[in-house]
Amino acid sequence: MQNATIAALFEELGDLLELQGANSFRVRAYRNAARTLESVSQSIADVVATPGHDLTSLEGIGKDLAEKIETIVTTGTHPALEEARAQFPPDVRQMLRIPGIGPKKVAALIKELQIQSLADLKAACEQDRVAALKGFGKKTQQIILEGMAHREAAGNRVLLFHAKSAVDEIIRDLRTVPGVDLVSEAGSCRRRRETCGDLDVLATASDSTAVMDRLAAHALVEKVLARGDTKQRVRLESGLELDLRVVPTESYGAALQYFTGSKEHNIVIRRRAQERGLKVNEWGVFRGEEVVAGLTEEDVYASVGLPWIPPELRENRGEIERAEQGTLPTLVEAADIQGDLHMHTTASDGAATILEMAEAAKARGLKYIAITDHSKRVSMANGLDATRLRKHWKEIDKVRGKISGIEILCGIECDILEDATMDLDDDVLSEADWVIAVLHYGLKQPRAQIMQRLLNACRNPHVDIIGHPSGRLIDKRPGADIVYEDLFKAAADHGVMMEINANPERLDLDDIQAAAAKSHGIPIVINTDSHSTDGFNILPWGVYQARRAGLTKADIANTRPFAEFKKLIQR
Ligand code: DGT
Ligand code: CA
Ligand code: CA
Repeated sequence: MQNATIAALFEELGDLLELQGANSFRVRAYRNAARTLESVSQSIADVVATPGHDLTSLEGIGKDLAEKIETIVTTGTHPALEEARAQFPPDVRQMLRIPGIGPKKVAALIKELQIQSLADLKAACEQDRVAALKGFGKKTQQIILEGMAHREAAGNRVLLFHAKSAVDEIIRDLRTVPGVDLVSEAGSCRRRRETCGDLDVLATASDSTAVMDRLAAHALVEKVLARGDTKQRVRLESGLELDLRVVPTESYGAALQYFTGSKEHNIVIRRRAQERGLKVNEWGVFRGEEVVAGLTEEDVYASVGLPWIPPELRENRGEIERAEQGTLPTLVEAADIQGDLHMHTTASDGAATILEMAEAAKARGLKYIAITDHSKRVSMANGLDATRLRKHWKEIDKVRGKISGIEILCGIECDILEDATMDLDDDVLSEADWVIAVLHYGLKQPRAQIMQRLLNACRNPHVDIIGHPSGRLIDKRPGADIVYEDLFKAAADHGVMMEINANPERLDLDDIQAAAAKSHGIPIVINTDSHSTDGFNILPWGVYQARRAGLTKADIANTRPFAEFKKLIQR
């Protein structure tokens, strides 16, 4: 079990207790515990598996919490959590997932308006009954309606980050079932789509009974929805559904190819097979009765005259033509990344000092970083004005003397204000090694004003890169209205780079935009935007998005050694 999964259970427990109206200290204790678990870099499950371990030796973990963690790691849940879940039907718990309102407000809705489902809530909003409620008002009612509409439009899709942690955990368990040979993720999760509609898992075994029994008994599984000889569908506690397919080992490659999709990609593969007098399905590739391929994906692709295609590209967006021509890109990998050029420290809203961030980055093998705290407009995050920023850079310079083996750039994440000027003056920006320009406020401005802001930033001679360009939060907040062609033209003209922000909720640029940026010759930087020393953990999510965009090591500026990267930014 991953730390993030344990943390999510504590977060859920905190929410449910608050919904019950429990003592706020208890609620806060569980939320703090969740935060602690997220920031512990050791695997808690590994600690628990070590004989003679003591969880209380970890910072911020006391006796009560240690007991709860043990129980969760060993049983997948905790009686306190089960009890809290039992008090609220799934329809009620759904309301906790609406962006913009928390458990306190949900509790008030239940108590005052007897609301029991999303449908009830929508009706109450439309009748203005929510606005009339004490502590709500028209604005909150509007936020609720928009939040529900946004969720509805997103369907029940979940972030790749959550999908993948659940699927990894289940796969690890299924691999230990006797008689099971191979287990793999498939579907959109294997293609690293930014959200997943459901989870797909493939296992090989001569008999499916044991593996299906194990899945049904898994701690993350709430209910078996359907079960056949080769197929089982279950619902997880989180509401997410999972399809398990069991095939014989000799069909593994064919089934993996088939269930990885995408549907659009597979349609073309099937057509190519037909053209060659072959039939392809999840059991293999056949010429009449004869088996042509099945054990490996490579064989399946070879049978239709193609090299193996990385799952991230399988969307029928030109990958099959490129495979045919032998021009498939060699996709960038996490291990290629040498620098991280976006992170925060205690100077603004980060949790660690400059030195702590530098040491953590170095421990992960990074060769260079940029410290980029917020500028003053972001007062909520204690953003820096020119005076504080210059002092901060002096501090960074001192830290350079205390650590070797890693280069540190004096940077800033500077807001592009609503009026299209920069939050800090040119004289201070000109002293920076590295300037990230970003939109934080006024994301809903009309297209013309948004473009004015971005184009001005590109024209500013001190701006090196546009950070999280759209400002979207996946399925929570739409991004700014951007004409990407115009943005990329300006960026290319002025030598400005583009960021892929690796935060699993942002992934901004997205895959299609990043591919377009590349076609304009714009160097792309994958950044973690870390706010703590563990923030570096999210790098893979940025790399997945870059891979989906078909980007190679050469396309990503921060795969270069520092000396080369420096040349690139000294334009
Ligand atoms: P999702 O779940 O909406 O995020 O997207 P996928 O791609 O995971 O879609 P899903 O779970 O419906 O199916 C997984 C893969 O299985 C899909 O990418 C292709 C394959 N597949 C599913 N149903 C069919 C089908 O009716 N025909 C074909 N050719 N392939 C299918
Ligand atoms: Ca799926
Ligand atoms: Ca599925």
